Amino acid sequence: MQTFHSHDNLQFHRSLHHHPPPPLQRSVGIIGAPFSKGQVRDGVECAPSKLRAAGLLDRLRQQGCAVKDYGNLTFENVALDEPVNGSKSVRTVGSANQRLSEAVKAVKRDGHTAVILGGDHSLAIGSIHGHTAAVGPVSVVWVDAHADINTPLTSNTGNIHGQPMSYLLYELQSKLPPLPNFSWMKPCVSSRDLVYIGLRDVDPAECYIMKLLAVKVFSMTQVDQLGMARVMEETCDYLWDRTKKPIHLSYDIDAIDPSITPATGTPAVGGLTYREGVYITEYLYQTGLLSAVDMVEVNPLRGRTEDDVRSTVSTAVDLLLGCFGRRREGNHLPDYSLPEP
Ligand SMILES: [Mn+2]
Repeated sequence: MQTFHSHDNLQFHRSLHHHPPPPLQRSVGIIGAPFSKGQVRDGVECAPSKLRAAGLLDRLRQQGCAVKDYGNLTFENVALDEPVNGSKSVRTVGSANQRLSEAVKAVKRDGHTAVILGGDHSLAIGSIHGHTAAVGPVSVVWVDAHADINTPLTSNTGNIHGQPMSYLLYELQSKLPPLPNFSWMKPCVSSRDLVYIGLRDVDPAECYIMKLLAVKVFSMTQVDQLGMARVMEETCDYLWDRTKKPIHLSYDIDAIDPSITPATGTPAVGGLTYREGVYITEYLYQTGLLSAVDMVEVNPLRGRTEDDVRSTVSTAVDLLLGCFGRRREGNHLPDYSLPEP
């Protein structure tokens, strides 16, 4: 008769995972940021409540996380917010991001991994700013179909959700005009500490900027060439060349192929598969360094059907669960014990 000792179970686990388990990022602080003025389409401000309604918090708790919900931020609409150098809603975006920066700083000082539920991608300005204000320099992993690195002077649309990276990088400060309601904001990311994954819709000026600054890019071409496992290995090798810093993951849902996540403002064909998208989160979780996560550009009003919205929201939830230890091989709580007959 074969007996089954918990010791056997342990051996089995050791053979599966060559490394000891990493420190767990199991304390999650959630900030809802229902903000949409970094672009022009209504609906993206509904995403935080949709993500909560899809069970995000309960499911994080079920997989062993301590979750604190800081609720939704409220943002003021600045009156008479006329375009500046062609950029729209600059004052509104500036004051919203100042508020978000303070909120993220507070969540980090409380000791949580911060989760920012957008909202559009202009929120990365305040999110990354507040993150670095609390913990010092960070590595940024930007998963997106777009580079979002236009300056206000190169942008074709004037939508600030296509510009946040240019505000954040030290190296581009001389290229930015002064902007109202942005005086609180100081650049806080070195181009050496930025990696893009999933790019496939990049403006000429953005392409030029990334070459000028020698930014590390894994476009969809490199994802096709290397496979996502190698992309993630090379991402971390690159970021850890000097020191291991806390990681800020800024995840735009439009990085995933629109066949899976159609409910978003600027879909681009030829994106990441669900599996590639989830793999990024699983990989970053097991580094033990994930310190803040943005989930942005889910727009429930952009789906043509209920299924479009459901698929987009549930994928966003799965990506966030992956950031906090969900494994496709299954999970159990550390104190689980088999019922005795
Ligand atoms: Mn984006």
